[in-house]
Amino acid sequence: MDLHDKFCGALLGTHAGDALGMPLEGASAASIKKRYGEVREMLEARLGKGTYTDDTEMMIALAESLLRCGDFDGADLANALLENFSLERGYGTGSKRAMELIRAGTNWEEVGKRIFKDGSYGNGSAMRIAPVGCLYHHDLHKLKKVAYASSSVTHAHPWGKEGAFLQALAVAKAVASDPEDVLDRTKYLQDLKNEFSADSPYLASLEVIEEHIQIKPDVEEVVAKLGNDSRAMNSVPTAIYAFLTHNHSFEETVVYAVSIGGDTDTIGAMAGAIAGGYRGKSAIPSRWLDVLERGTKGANYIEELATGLYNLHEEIVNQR
Ligand code: AR6
Ligand code: MG
Repeated sequence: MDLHDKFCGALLGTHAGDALGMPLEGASAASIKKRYGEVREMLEARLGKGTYTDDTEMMIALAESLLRCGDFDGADLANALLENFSLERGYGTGSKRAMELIRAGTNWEEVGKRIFKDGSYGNGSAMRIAPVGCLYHHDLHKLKKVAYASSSVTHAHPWGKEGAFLQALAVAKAVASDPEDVLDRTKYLQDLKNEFSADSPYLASLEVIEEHIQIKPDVEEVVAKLGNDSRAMNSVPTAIYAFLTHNHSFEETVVYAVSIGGDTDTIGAMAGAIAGGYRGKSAIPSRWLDVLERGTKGANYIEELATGLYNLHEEIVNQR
């Protein structure tokens, strides 16, 4: 397996899914279908074709911080999120509040707790988690710790943290699986289910995925059963479902993910992270890669971050 290609796939997959979904954000599945039939090409978007939103911007911050510190460091991550923050990328209410608190000098361990009641359970900490899923795919104990801690900086609600962990785990399992083999979807799902307790909304959704994995229901039913909004519980399982029902192809996973409507950029970004971690950068259509944003922190930079994470991963594994 080409692990370097997989790390690049997970990070650029986030960018590609985010960019494909961005112009459709907030539209229902029915209205997307009516207007476009299906969305298979990058469309003109708010910030231009192939541009990314807060999802990828926060992922860049997380990767930068992991690389700078060689590990999770809450204070550094808080600074990195603020340094990268640009309002026009389209941040959620909770994340915007987090940036204000960080800017005001609030201790990083306090920030997440002061947002909504008991913290946010928005999908913001799950959509940026691909670097954690890659870096710690060989060590799920560490992965869990870092997923929770990295979430808590902005999304401290237990469901926010669990959502980030589930998405990190989904990416990690994809990175660890050989795309040349047939993916054992039953085992993949069971491995995810094993990490959640009976009272977790994520366990219930993973069971719904299990029931619907063979019979592909129509998109409306997926929305009704798994959700498509910006709460982590209503979007992380949806992205996993998109991957598991289309794991033969990166393109099909992401095209399907954005067709579900609602929080399309984020469901696209998360499905893209998993499918990219599974099949690698080489499976991302070149006509998509060609139009991805190429600024100072564009697709080339994201690929450099993925290479940095790959090198750091090799260092960590060799030290053990
Ligand atoms: N109580 C009630 N509602 C909540 C709670 C809570 N504790 N936590 C979250 N919500 P937010 P994000 C609801 O604002 O996760 C961007 O477009 C509430 O309705 O923390 O940073 C991104 O690209 C809240 O507005 O945002 C993502 O797609 C919503 O969940 C999306 O926004 C999202 O939580 C979410 O980003
Ligand atoms: Mg977004």
